[in-house]
Amino acid sequence: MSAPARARGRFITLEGGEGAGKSTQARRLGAFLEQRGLDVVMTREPGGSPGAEILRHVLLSGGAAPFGPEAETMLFAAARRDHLAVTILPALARGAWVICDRFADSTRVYQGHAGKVPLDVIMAIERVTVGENRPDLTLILDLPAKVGLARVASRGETTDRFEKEGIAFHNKLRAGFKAIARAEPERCRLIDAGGEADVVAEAIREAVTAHFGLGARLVAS
Ligand code: Z5A
Repeated sequence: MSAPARARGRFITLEGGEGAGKSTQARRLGAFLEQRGLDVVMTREPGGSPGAEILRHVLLSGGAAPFGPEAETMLFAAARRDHLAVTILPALARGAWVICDRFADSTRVYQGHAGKVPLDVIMAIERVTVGENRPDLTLILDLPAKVGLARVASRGETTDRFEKEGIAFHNKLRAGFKAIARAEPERCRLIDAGGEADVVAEAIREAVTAHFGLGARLVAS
């Protein structure tokens, strides 16, 4: 995969711990932008392309864990590279707005900050995998870990490999995402995700319109 020319579209990622409301808010943001006539592509990680969806199953079932944290990280990276090549970059090249539920910051935080892989290794893999194709805007949905876990538990679904981790792991996730927001303020916006979904959605719309200078054209609905 050679480095593409600067894409014409916009690349927005949503990040945060379990139950922060990423999927809910990604859908709302997608609808908001579509209503304004924009070409929107909704996608997620791990997954987002046929090949990466196969790796998603391996990763979230815990099937990759026995190979060790570095190998698991490389599988996330392999899925991301396919996702970029097959889904994200072609969409950006045609001018679409890509909204992605989790991306490389999740690797930094889950496998790095809260996991067992040194951050310099994580960043080296990220440079190879993502290169210049970083998000234009990352919305980091922040709320106490126990609130997010309670939301997930209330769905009554079976838990995956990462949801089974203890509260200390989930507190480290929150701290890791906040550290990224502090370190990269030009790319990241920290969003208080503890309120009602409507309130969070409004904060996200404001962040997106301000970041891209879209002004009244998109704010008025
Ligand atoms: N992972 C990784 O380790 N490394 C990587 O590089 C990548 C990922 C890319 C993917 O899981 C897992 O892979 C993830 C990290 C790891 N860890 N886990 N587990 P996933 O895609 O299956 O799940 P998730 O990304 O963690 O999403 P989630 O737990 O389903 O939560 P969410 O998308 O943030 O929230 P939601 O589905 O929108 O909402 C959760 C519930 O809360 C739901 O019932 C909503 O109706 C409710 N909700 C949403 N918003 C609100 C508000 N504002 N108030 C009250 N209730 C709400």
